[in-house]
Amino acid sequence: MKKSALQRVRSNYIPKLPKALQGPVTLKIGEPTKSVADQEEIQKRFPNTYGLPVVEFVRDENPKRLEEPFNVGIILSGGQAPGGHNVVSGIFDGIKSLNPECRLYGFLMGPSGFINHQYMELTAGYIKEYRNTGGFDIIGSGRTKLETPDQFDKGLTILEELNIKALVIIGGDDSNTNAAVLAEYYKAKGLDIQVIGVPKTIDGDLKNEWIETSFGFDTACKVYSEVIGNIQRDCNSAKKYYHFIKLMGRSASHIALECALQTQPNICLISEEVQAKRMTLDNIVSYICYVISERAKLGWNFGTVLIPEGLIEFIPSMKRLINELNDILVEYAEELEGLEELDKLVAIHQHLSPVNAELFKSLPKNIALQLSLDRDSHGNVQVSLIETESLISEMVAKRLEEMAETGEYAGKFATQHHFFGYEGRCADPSNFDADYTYALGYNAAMLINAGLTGYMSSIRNLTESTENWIAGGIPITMMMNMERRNGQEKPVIKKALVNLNGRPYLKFASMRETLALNTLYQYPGPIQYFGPPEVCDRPSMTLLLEHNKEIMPRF
Ligand code: FBP
Repeated sequence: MKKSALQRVRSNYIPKLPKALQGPVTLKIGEPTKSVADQEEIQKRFPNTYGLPVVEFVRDENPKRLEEPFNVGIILSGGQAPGGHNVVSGIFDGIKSLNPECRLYGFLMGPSGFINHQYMELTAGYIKEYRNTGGFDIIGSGRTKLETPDQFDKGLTILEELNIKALVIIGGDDSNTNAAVLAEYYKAKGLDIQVIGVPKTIDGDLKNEWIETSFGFDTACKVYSEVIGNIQRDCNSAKKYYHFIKLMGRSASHIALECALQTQPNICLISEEVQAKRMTLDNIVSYICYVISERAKLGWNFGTVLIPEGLIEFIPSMKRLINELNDILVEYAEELEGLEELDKLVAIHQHLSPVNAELFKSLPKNIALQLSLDRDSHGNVQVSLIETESLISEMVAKRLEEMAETGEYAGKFATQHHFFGYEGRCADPSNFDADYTYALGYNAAMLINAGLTGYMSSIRNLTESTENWIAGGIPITMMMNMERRNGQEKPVIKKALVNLNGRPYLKFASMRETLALNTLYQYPGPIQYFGPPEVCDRPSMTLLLEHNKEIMPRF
């Protein structure tokens, strides 16, 4: 593989490990745990893995012996996130530090490789090529949902064949939910096979007190913020466009919020706020039009609007419609199969309740179709395929025309649309993500060696220097509650949405009016891998604010 100059130099980067992991470790066992909600129901479904204690690693001052060698399998699951390759390197180095005879196997293209027995052994030479790089191409990723006993048994055959002691699933909330189900299944069968999860997702919504952030969020937001900054400079130079920028994040608005804190756009919508205030599409359009008309009075017919990808599902009336669509798409799957676009819309319309049918009919055809596309394997609407940025800008244009007729608005309105998502998911990890992911992987190896199952690798204290990060494990069942999925109540890891009482949101809300009616763009520039730590090693503003740290002085 030919490497760029940056790739060559960057491959020599040695990720920093927390002090606790820099040598033999021993386990500090905490209190038994409870799930975040629905305790009785979750306990009933996870009788063997519920209530486990939180654990922490501390340095073992009296290491005993070389551990018995063991084999580990890994699965990369779901959307790519910067740092995945370093999780793999961390696991590899971790198990080799315990015994050089340990082996690591990677299942190819996500959970399907596990089920269908497609795998490769990951050797030192092979892994070397991927250290500190973005992407999941080391073994590939996929979205097959691992959920049936049949799949678990098929996977078991290959685990036994390869003498694998533990499986590490590197994924988001849904994949880690599956990890917990699998851990429970093997434990219930009396098998000595462990399952460990690693918190991955650029969306930043797999977090709680113990999982301070999911990996990839930091890098992805830095990449998006760089390009938003560039667009803002262009916007402020030409002064002729409104840029509607949709930002990835399937559900929560963490990415949009972080990018808003970094770049100071004129508008950033926050889905969680839209939901809490029970805003309609019409309310959103009115707000944007108000800002545009006020800016026009100042002679500014340009600006930037950040839109979180998941917005549509947070508008209460749309959410009600989507929930009914989810059920209809399952219930009438056979009837809808193979229908032409228009026929499909008509058939769906007939099955909807009157109030949802009316809303469905009022949507532009492309949006109605996008809402009716097949769900992903976890039953989620594929929001990355819904052109919310166009929907909103079209509605804004229409409203501005009406306002112009009544004399409420006298400006020029020209738009550009962008969607930033895939651009950031495979970027070379920032120093933060490179260190964090390596530590998560190394730590997963220690959890395996400690004989634990049903745990998520947890590295905490992330706003302090890497040396002082805290390494340990958190029982996955602790993060669970019951939710309706694919028409059924299921135990799932509770998603962390933007907290409207949290410091990141409050900081943004305190600046919002000023940013709307001024032009105070920030230009963060590209991720820096080499140079002063305040430029290269800063974690996300979200993480800093959540930990009561100061972010750089703003305007
Ligand atoms: P994960 O939750 O698997 O990390 O994926 C997140 C994400 O990047 C979302 O932000 C986005 O909506 C989705 O993946 C896109 O999915 P796909 O890669 O299948 O197009």
